Amino acid sequence: MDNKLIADIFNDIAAMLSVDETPSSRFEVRAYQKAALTIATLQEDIGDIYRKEGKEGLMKLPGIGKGLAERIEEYIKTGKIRRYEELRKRYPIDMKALTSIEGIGAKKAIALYKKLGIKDVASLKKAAESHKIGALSGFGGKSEGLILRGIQRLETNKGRLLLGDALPVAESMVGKLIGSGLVVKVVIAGSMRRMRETVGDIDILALSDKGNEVMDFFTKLPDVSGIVVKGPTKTTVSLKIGLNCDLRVIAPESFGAALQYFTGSKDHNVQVRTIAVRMGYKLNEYGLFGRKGQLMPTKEEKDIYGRLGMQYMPPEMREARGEVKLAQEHKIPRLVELGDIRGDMHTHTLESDGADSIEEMADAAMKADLDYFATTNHTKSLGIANGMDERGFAKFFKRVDKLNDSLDGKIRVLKGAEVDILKDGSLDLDRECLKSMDCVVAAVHSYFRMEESEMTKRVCKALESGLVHIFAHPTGREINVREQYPIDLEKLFVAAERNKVALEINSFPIRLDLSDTNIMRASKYKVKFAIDTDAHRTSHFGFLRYGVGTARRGWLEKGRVMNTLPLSGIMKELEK
Ligand code: DGT
Ligand code: CA
Ligand code: CA
Repeated sequence: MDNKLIADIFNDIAAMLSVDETPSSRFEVRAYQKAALTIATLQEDIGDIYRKEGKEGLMKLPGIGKGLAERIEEYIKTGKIRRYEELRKRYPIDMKALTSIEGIGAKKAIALYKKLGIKDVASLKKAAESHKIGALSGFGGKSEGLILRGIQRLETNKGRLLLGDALPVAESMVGKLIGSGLVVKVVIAGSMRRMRETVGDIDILALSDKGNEVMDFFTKLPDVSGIVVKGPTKTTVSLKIGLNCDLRVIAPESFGAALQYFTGSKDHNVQVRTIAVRMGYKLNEYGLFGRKGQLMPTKEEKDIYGRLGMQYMPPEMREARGEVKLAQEHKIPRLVELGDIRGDMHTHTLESDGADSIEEMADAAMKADLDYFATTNHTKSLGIANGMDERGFAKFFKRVDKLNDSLDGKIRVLKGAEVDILKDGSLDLDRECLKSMDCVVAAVHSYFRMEESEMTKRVCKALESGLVHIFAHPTGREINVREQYPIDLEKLFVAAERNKVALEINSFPIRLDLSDTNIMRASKYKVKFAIDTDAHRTSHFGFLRYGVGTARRGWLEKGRVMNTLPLSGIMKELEK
């Protein structure tokens, strides 16, 4: 699946074109950026679309016209895009790595190249350490520290990819393996099965008696860029998205043990094995062995736990955070599931910074099997996101009323906003306007670098307004990009509990905010949670599973999640 690669190239092109901005290049920049977003969030493999429907199929995608369709075709056919190669000759820099550092956009990256010859992260680090950057115009005095911290974060996360970028690729490969007819069963294991927010590699297990043929097929998959090691039971390849993928072919009698072992985590496995040893058994990836060394039948993963006197537990819990003890006491909670989610409390439309209309969003939400969703556009102070004012919302809500009438109860659109929490903690819309809404989501989008005490006061003041239902992406972090803003989480949780404000678990793959560990901390308080997509286009409803996965990693039960309520229940909950 080349979606991410093509999207990255389009973003790079946009970045390089944006440097010498002219009216016509500005148009082109926007076009490339829009197309990149479309492609990055596409659920199907763009190569498959092209192979099935040609250029015309590509042109059916939003934001992709003839010219861009030709660029995509060129990439699929030749692996290159000439326009990109030309621009890269002019700016031979590692744009993707450089712009992934907080505080460095395309323009700054190119300015650094022109002024200091910086091409990559290593030369950037040197320049920042020897204080060559602070002196440049356009770079503030604090920027060197910020850059160095950004580089450090990049180094610690080196090679780890967002779950949301890697999972679709893994699923596409699994689909192809199943389609090959060479395997009885294929499953994803490792951190990906545990729904960790980032993954270091992809681990796939297959049940088959045709090891060699499976591996031949596997190494020729279109996502593969190279072979690291190849054998009939274990093969490692490198993938074009910049990760490795291990495929292991397992014999039927070992499948349960192998799945348990390769799902991990390592620390969880160590604890489980200790229990096995205490019972006089031996446990490894080949099986569970009794006192006399005999293989005990454990075809299914749950047989392993069962024979060790433990309750089965979901993979998301296996992080050695106390789940082993719970399983021994048979007290594993029933975690919230994707199918429990009835609605989405946080979405956008064309009117602010979304890509699709409210009618299209309603249609997609219906297809995603939701009973309701709140449309929550940005508010006026957020200029870059086309924030709306009171009059704008009033006008838009008339359209929502009409839409609800025409939907005839098939799905209900709740009227809301993602209201900005201003610097002083006040809300960005007047009281009357907020009171008229079904669902008010509040969030911080500016002044991230406040003192912790100030930020905490700011947010708590907003929660105490009595107007807010949900606090969105509560820490503001973006994985591998931006640290959370300083805030006293315990004080925040207390304020949320006291004011009956739900905490969001934002499903956007780069956010997953609250994180699993913060969910665990928050659930000690009597707070509710809302698992939202923050969808900016119809395909983003598909992100819900990442939010649910994160909630499960935080051991959350259905009863704690407000949007598991049916429509009547959520309306009552919002009235409180
Ligand atoms: P990752 O790839 O860094 O995102 O994290 P994992 O958990 O997928 O780690 P990985 O791919 O190195 O190994 C997959 C699983 O295999 C891991 O979760 C547990 C198991 N495993 C790997 N090495 C060991 C080991 O030395 N001891 C034990 N008990 N299990 C291991
Ligand atoms: Ca792994
Ligand atoms: Ca691995």
